[in-house]
Amino acid sequence: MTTIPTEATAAAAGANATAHFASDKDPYAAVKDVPPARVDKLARRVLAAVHDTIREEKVTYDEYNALKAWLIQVGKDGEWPLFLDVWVEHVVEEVATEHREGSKGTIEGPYYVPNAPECAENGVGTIPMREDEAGTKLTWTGTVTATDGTPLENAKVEVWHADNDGYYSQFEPSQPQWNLRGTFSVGEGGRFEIHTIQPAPYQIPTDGACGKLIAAAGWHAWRPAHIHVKVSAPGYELLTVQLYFPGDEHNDDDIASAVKPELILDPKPAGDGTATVDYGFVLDPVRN
Ligand code: MBD
Ligand code: FE
Repeated sequence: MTTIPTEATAAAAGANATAHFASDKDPYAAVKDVPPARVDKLARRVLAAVHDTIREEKVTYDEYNALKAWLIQVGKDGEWPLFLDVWVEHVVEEVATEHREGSKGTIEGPYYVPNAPECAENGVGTIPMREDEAGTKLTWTGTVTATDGTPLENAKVEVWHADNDGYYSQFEPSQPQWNLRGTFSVGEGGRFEIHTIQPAPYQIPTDGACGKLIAAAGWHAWRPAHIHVKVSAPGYELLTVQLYFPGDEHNDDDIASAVKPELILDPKPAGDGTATVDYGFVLDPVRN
């Protein structure tokens, strides 16, 4: 599962994202008892939306064949996780979390890897990074509490983000296996203090099928700089979120539509070239 691609190409990163998705869990297990009526309804509605588009836009055979070739290429490049997480996941996340009273979440994206090394002692720790890791050093403090205000002292904060060149470890070959990926078990009072670097804006791979769509449609490939986080505690709903930085030109036109105003950090320069930021999480209890 932790095969690290030998090239920094879309196909290499995509193949790896596909392999990770396939190996994490059986994606069909949770839906094995879904009644045929549900499958029938969803499949019909998606197909009807396609049929409507073809009729209304008078789609030609040339366009139909180009679509077929492109869909085949998405699979060859391993880019189905990328395609779905960039253009579809944000609506799934919206529906899945609309009942929540605690912190807002957002999409997971294709580059999460479970079981990153534990980095914290009594809530304080540094993410694995190279000696010369580029980027502004960031000290991030916060607290994990429940919606009723109880501090959650057995919470875990998992963090992963791109390096200063916009690459994720385990999806391109130049970084050590767990670079910029860490698990931080919180300390007393649910508090944590995470030392990391501020990631750079991120361009999704442009040399594969998703890049081909972006170029053909005249879109851009950028996501704003972001830190991915999963916050968990027994008995509480898992919070998957990303945090953004103020002033990033792509906060308003994220290719993955995953920015929410509540998720933009307010970092303060510390004077010594580093920055500090305070941002905590509120988890919803699991519903019965
Ligand atoms: C990313 O880093 C990401 O977070 C998403 C959602 C999609 C592609 C790359
Ligand atoms: Fe990301």
